[in-house]
Amino acid sequence: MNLFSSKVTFREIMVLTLYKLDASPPVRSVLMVIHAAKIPDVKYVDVNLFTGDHLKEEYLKLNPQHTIPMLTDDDFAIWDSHAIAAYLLTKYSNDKSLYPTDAKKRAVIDQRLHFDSGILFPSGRGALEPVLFKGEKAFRPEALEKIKSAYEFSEKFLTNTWMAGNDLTLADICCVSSISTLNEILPIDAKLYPQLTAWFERCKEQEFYKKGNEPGIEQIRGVLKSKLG
Ligand SMILES: N[C@@H](CCC(=O)N[C@@H](CS)C(=O)NCC(=O)O)C(=O)O
Repeated sequence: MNLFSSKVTFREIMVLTLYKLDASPPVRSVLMVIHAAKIPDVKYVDVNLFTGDHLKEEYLKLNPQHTIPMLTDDDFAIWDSHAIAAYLLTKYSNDKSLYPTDAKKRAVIDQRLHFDSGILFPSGRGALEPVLFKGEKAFRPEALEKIKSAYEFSEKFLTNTWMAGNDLTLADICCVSSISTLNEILPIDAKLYPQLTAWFERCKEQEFYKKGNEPGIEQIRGVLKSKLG
């Protein structure tokens, strides 16, 4: 099987394999989790969305929703970055600080993860798709309004140092992959969103951000420069 550029076949793939494209925000969440929790021995398979790797039969058999990221753990397949991140932290990390088991702490983190799924990521996807796939040369005004609204909510949530309280958690990782992407579309205004700006700077200082998020953000920046002219 020769679907993907790395030429790894499904038979050869053992244990943890992440199907990914670095520019994708949810993929970057998982990459950051892998770095932050030091999950060892993950294999990577690049999935080219532009040439339709994700719509090929063998991928659809594992993930009928045809999204990246997808993780396989031997014959177990799971997709959606939040589900993958929770699975990795639960099964492969002894450090429970990123996703604590305390019911209230976890509930607040889960709320932020759903906020990412329902508000942050879709506002980026809505803005990017017409530019990346339909040849539009500017972001649509209504898409930018959704991003402003996403920033406003985020600003209100940041009453403490981190997204879900005083400790850095999975909530920060999943939200920063989307927010760093939104920032490439509509730069965060530090005067309007001081808490969000300070939080974003704190995230950027983290080693996992530098390793897991920055390369993909640079790719997005390059693609947007070429598409927007
Ligand atoms: N909520 C999902 C979003 C996944 C998603 O939409 N990924 C995009 C790339 S950024 C994708 O796979 N698009 C291809 C498709 O939907 O067919 C997650 O967190 O994993």
